[in-house]
Amino acid sequence: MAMHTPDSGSGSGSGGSGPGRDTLSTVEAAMADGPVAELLLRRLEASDGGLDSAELAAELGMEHQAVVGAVKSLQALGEIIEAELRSTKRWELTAEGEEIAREGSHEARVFRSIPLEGLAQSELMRLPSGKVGFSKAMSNKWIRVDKSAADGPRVFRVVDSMEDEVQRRLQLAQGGQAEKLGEKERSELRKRKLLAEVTLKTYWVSKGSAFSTSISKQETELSPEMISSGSWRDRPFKPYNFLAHGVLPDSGHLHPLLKVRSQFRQIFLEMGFTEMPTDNFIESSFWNFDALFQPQQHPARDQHDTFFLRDPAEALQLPMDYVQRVKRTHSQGGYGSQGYKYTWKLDEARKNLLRTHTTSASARALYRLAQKKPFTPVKYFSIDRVFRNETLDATHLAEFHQIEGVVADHGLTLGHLMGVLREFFTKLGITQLRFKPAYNPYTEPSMEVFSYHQGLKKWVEVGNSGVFRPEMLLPMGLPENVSVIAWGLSLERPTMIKYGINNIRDLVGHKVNLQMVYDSPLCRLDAEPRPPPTQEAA
Ligand code: FB9
Repeated sequence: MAMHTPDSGSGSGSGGSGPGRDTLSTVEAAMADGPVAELLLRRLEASDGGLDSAELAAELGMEHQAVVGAVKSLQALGEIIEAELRSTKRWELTAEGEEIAREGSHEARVFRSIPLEGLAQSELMRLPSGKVGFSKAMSNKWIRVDKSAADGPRVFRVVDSMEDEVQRRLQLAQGGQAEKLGEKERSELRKRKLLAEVTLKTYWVSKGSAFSTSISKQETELSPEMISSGSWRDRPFKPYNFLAHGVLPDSGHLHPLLKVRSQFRQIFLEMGFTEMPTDNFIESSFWNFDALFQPQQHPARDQHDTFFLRDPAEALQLPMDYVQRVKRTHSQGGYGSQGYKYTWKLDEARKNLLRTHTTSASARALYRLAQKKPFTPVKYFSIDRVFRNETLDATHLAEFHQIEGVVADHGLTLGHLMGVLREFFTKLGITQLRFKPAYNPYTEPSMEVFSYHQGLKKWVEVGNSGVFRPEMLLPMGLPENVSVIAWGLSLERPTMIKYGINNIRDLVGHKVNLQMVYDSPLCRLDAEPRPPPTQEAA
């Protein structure tokens, strides 16, 4: 049985990867692989229990790839063969190893090139194996150097003959008997980059449930003519593989934030809320602050918290009659309020900014509502981006999505707010709520909302809320006995908790690993939170 080293390139023509192979149908492919496939089937027939594709290739003196091709096309034909991928480690000669196995080791060549009368070292070094071979031959004590020789250092043989062990060992390995070499020899050859341990993916091929030595195409379709001709009776059919995974449709992937946003939308719609238009990231200070009765010297209104615009720097259109009422309310009060007693400036209100909350959209919506007489109760919600010039940390970016709910009706109280908050958070799967008095310039009373989080075993702030101040609502023209309750939270926080993401930069922004988006399952808000992704999953 002639051992054949795969990379000497003298493989038989058959089984080579001919042109246009991939257009052949599986059977023709197998037929094209016929010789190899048939050979393999016959060898399998003769084998007890199975055969290794690499060994078969060696036996048949052909490329391993040719046998792999035949295995694959036979596999495509159905259960003719079982083929289990194995990775076997084996020793292979490197290109230099090949050359030495053929031509002998560098040190042997050096030895052979030194005549009895010796050879000038300078000349020896010019030989192809000179440099490498000289030091090895020296360390093998095959040669010596006479530094004092007349015309410069001269090299002489020390021994009459030598055994080119390196070549012998490489030839042994080349013959597939590397295991006969001792670990020390092997690692020495590996260190000299003459031998390398390669992992060869081979197939352990065994008979399939429909094994036969003849390649017969297993039908995969039951066609009308088979039925009408009855030929289905003697045709082999490929068994259905009900365990086969479907091919994942190559579809777009919703970012987790958008998946959670749609669930919040669903909750609001189920509660009878209508979405407010929020298609303007740029807002005037008037609607973002003044209309909410937030005084012009309020700290949130300076560069440190808010992104003001250089161009367009000012809002041109403002409903001036309403603006006058807001001005008076801020500066002198009214509607039973003493106001803030400061000089309210229109220029300050005209300053454009990136909205810091979607409550500006609520102000616009409530103002539009106030213009419609008679007043009709409404329930509004918004979910959109807001921008804050805040210190960036693991949970804060300069922008996030605010979720806001607003209910306007006659005689609404803090009790109604607590009630609607309970209904809202219950739909989020959050039942244990606590309310903590808080302060917002535009709501009085105000409450922060906390929920006990099973997974995190602590009370988590899940939002803020309050009853809009009359100083905000009455200048709009809303009736006296109409009160408006509202609450807000972020979209990012619940999404991070649901998807077990601790750093907001893993969820939003240019550092997001898209695979996370692709792999992110649909997290039902009201379902138990997912365990944080373990390292390898992330
Ligand atoms: O979202 C927040 N927390 C939260 C919400 C849901 C949640 O769900 C889990 C699945 C179970 C988990 C956490 N917060 C609001 C609370 C904190 O994260 C807070 O530190 C950060 N807040 C943001 C503002 O940061 C400066 C979250 C954001 C926020 C805060 C207040 C409002 C909106 C968003 C508001 C309001 C408001 C008040 C009165 C009237 C109208 C609107």
